[in-house]
Amino acid sequence: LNDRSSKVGVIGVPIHMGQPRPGTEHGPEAMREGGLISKLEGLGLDVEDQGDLFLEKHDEDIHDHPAKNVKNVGSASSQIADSVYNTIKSGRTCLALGGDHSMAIGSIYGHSLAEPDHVVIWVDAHADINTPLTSSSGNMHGMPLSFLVKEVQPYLPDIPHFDNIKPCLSAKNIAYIGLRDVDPGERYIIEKLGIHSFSMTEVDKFGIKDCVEKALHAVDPEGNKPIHLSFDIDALDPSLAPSTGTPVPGGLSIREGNYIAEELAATGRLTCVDLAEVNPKLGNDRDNETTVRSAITIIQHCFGNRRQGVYPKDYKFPIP
Ligand code: B3U
Ligand code: MN
Ligand code: MN
Repeated sequence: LNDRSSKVGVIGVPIHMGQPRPGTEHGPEAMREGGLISKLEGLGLDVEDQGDLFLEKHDEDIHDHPAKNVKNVGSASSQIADSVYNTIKSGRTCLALGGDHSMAIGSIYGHSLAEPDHVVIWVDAHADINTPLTSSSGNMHGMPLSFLVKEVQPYLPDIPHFDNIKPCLSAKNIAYIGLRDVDPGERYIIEKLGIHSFSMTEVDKFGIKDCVEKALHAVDPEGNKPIHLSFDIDALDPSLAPSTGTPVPGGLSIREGNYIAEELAATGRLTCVDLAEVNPKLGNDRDNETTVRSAITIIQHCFGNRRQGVYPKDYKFPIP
């Protein structure tokens, strides 16, 4: 394990303006209340919980733009980017707790400022690469990758309040796992740019082992680049993550989710993890508990837990 992997910086990103359903702003709090921090400490990690970002709120947003809440999401994105940048620069692995998935605009961009050569594994039911013009919802949580991928820039309209965010990814440095609800314009971009995609069809066909292996090899054939995992909780099957805004049947199992997390952690190069779209305002208490438990187990496996069992660095085996 490199030095960074034993040190984690946790940032709460209480953003909800990337989608219409109130509640994702309580995602970070729900995961903390589920015991996330002490569970990470229990793995022997040095955890610095930086609390939630205080995101600027602009009551007067722009209404004549095909993307909704550009001003709010734009200013939040620069705050998120600064904070992720600082965390990574301080030598910690960054854990960004969402928040809707528009959070990834700032987290991936902030990561790129600290590690310009990074690659992205995007685990999601959705491709989140709509442009404001291909999106039928106008929700920015369905667009983050379109702002970040260099090759998509010619297809974007002007997006006010995003001057601080620069496209920082090449199409070849992204791989999707878990897709099963992809809009026509998104599929067009994926095909046209040759973005590596392991949809649920590939998970079914090849199994999760091959998908993870191929995804890692596709984005980083030499195996030496910093990795950003952007994990949308709706990648999991809705039975495991019911409290989320846009559940799609037929998703990943906990075993598959944990396998992805374990394998990425095992590279020793996981530098930033987003956990997005937990919405405790959706569903009943039991749904919330199920969703938070799933989110926490995925995070634990990103940060060194293994299903074979682990003991912390300072473990003292009891002797009589
Ligand atoms: N692709 C659709 C739906 C969607 C994207 N991300 C989520 N839902 N969570 C859209 O609105 O762009
Ligand atoms: Mn999704
Ligand atoms: Mn998403």
